[in-house]
Amino acid sequence: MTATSVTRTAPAHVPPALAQWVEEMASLTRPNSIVWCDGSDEERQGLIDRMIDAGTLTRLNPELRPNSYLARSNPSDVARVESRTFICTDEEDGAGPTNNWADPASMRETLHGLFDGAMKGRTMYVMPFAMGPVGGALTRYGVQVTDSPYVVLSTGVMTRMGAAPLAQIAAGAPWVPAAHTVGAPLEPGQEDVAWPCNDTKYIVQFPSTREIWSYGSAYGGNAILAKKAFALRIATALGHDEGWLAAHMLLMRVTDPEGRSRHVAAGFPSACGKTNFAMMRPAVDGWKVETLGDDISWIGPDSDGRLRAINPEAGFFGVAPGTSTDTNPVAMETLVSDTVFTNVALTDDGDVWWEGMTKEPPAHLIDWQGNDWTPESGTPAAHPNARFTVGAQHCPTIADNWDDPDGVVLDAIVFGGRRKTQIPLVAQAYDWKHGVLMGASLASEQTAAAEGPVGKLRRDPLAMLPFSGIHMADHFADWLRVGGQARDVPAVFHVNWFRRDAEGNILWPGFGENIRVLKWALGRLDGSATAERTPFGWLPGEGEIDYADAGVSDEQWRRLMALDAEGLAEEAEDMSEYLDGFGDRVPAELRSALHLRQRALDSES
Ligand code: OXD
Ligand code: MN
Repeated sequence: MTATSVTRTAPAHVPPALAQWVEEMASLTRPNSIVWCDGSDEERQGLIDRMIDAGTLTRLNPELRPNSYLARSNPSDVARVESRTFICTDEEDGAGPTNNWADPASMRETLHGLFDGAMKGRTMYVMPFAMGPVGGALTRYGVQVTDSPYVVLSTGVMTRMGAAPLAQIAAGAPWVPAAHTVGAPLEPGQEDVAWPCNDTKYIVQFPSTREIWSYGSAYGGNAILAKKAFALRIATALGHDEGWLAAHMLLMRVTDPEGRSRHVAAGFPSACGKTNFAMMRPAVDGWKVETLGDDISWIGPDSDGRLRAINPEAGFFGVAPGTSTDTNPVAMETLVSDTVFTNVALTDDGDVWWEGMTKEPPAHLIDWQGNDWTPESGTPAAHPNARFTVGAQHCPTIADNWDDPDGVVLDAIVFGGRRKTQIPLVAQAYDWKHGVLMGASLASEQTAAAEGPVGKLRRDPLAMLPFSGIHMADHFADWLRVGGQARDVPAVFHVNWFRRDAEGNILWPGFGENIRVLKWALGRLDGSATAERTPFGWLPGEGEIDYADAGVSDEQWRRLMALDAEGLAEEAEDMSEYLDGFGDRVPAELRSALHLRQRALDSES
């Protein structure tokens, strides 16, 4: 079936419950037509042609950027809207203090009102999709309806979408219904705009019925419901019931010069360089990093009691500004073709540009809002949250096992935040419980304006602050339980690439040099690397990390690794108060790991 063939009747093998849900959505939203997506190339091409006609997409110069397109969003629809994101658990307490809760019954009423007739004049696309390799043990399925062809194109990149997941659903696999509309019905004769959306926005998860409803936005994080809404928020609820973890983590394979490969998942808050780390080009000869995923990992026990992980996604939806051949050469190579860019600038020869791509900006551009731009304009040419959407298969460092249906055995987990002070370059947790404490304590300093001994911290537990669909304390408990029941757990590390000296100079060069940290961490797995026990965790033994080769002086190294017991004790106290905010659902094991740290710090200060 192509994008131009329109049907109101579901394909023959659609199970009755799915056909009925689609019928219900259609009678509520009243689209002109319904298209069941099959995920084929013809379908994709049809959508692209339609969006070029509608002004939603501009074809980039095929000589410079083949098979690639630029979309410019409405200026009000450029990012995730956390204030409009709701977790509608049955009881308010189920969502916890980090989420916006709304009563499910009244939210349903609100959404039914908003969705009533919302697709008039438009096509409703039905997209069956898989999160994870089709047929895999950790894979789960969903079906999104949407009236946005841009969302169909993006979902086709970010998931396995179409006939293959539909066959799994037809064979009885459970599926999550996800309803999406841009909330811009067209009256007869009314002309459409290039990026329809609505000032009113709702991104709503119903964890107990595993449903997603999204209204008013076509921006990826709000509208590609397979990603944050399903693969993190609904998935935390699924994992809670089924004994696995949905994690905001990249997934990579690291191979040492002897040819031994290990798999590492790493969780950092948004905008801390996950994509750069996942696509790292190591600065040390003989080491290889290959990419399995850059944003989300699902982690669960296998029949041998080991923890395995998959990347449930099939593409990258990355931030463009700041990406360059210096910061992420692999991403730049990934983006040479077959990419949809959103809100980047357009060059005069029909290519793309964003801040940080080159040291010197071009003399003239069309900015992300479609206006003429020169370096004198004084405004960013690309929106700071401009994005690229590209299939994982285009990444030159994609690991050959990235879509193995069995996933990969996880050897190590790395947590990290953006911390100017206090937190050393790397530390290893004593055990799983301590590792969960490290993850639960993740925080980033918000801005350069943050001063004082600790700085102004935005706590982002497990890098999941806007992404947990269950009470955060229950999510902590899930981490403790899943690891506690495993036969072999991955070693857990905490890293901080962002520490600065008293003058504000960054102490660690980061990027490809981060392999030196991974080298030590992986050496810990077989006991070949030494460590020293401290109240913060195990720190690298003397001479274990060859920092001089990374251009770091002895004095800089000392500052990078320094532990200020008093400052860390204050931070532990702050963490203790933070946990108080979660009430008595906080697992006792997490409390006891924190007490252990507090006692060790007290005896040092
Ligand atoms: C993302 C995010 O877009 O974490 O991946 O915000
Ligand atoms: Mn993310």
